Amino acid sequence: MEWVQDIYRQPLVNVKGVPLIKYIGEMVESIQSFQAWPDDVLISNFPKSGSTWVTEIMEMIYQGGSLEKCHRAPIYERVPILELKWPGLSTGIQILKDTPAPRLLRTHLQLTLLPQSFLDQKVKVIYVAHNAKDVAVSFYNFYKMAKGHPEPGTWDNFLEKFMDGQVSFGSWYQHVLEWGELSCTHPVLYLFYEELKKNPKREIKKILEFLGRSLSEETVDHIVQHTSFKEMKKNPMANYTTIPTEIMDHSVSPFMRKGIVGDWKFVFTVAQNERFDAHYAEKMAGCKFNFRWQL
Ligand code: PPS
Repeated sequence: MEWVQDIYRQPLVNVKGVPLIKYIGEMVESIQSFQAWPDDVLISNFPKSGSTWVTEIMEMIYQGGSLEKCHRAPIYERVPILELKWPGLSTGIQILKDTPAPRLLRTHLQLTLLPQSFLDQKVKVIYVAHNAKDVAVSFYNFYKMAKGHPEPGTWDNFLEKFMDGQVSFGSWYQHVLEWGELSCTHPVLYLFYEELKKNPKREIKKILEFLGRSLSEETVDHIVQHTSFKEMKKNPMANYTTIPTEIMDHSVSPFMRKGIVGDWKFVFTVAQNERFDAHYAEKMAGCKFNFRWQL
């Protein structure tokens, strides 16, 4: 496979100030003319915030709780990521061409890079957020296994890059702050990984209300059960094991890694935590969200 060298540990490219994997950077310009439809629903998140989980929940809702329908294809084909481009796989845009309405889409893009038509069409957005410390740890492990990222280096180096917004898709802080303001002018439901862990049923009901849909209690319970970490970890249509090993090597670190809140406590040193907290307080002053660091 010739393309392996082309993606392997390449440096990120800068697109309008946002560091991106080269292939994704190339896509960003061509998706700017993408036409969103008013009945689209967009799931947005900074990487490693739990969007695969929310996507599977959304799919189950759209498919009326049918496991069979949710097993028809891998998750990245059922719900395409707008900016996704990997050699050897269909791009998000190619998949969307054959996707009938009502469509579910995903993005990790900073708000500044989102195609304008999503805003013009007032497309409903479900924004998934997750505390920055756990995201940094999850992202570090993801960098190790997803070889299209640059070498992650040491954890200490990676954490510095994360705090500096020099990781793939840019700054967690900018992402959360800017998408966090979008609800002033746009229909947005904010979901938090920590709340989903605490009470998935309550959060699924919030989604249903936001979508203006209803399902029986029994179906909601079924969705909670099917989308648990344990179930999704063993589900090849949701756990990314269908991606070629050259792109994601689950033997290094599985995509479905731990699925817990507070993993950062096992990784951050006391000094890293103090530095992170001081930096966080500065960056996030005035942010309307209060993240839980543990349950
Ligand atoms: S990505 O690559 O940006 O699309 O990743 P994303 O899906 O947003 O986030 C990956 C983390 O979410 C965890 N995950 C889950 N946690 C709990 N329950 C369920 N069902 C679930 N599905 C995925 C996944 O394990 C990643 O977190 P870590 O901390 O690495 O385990």
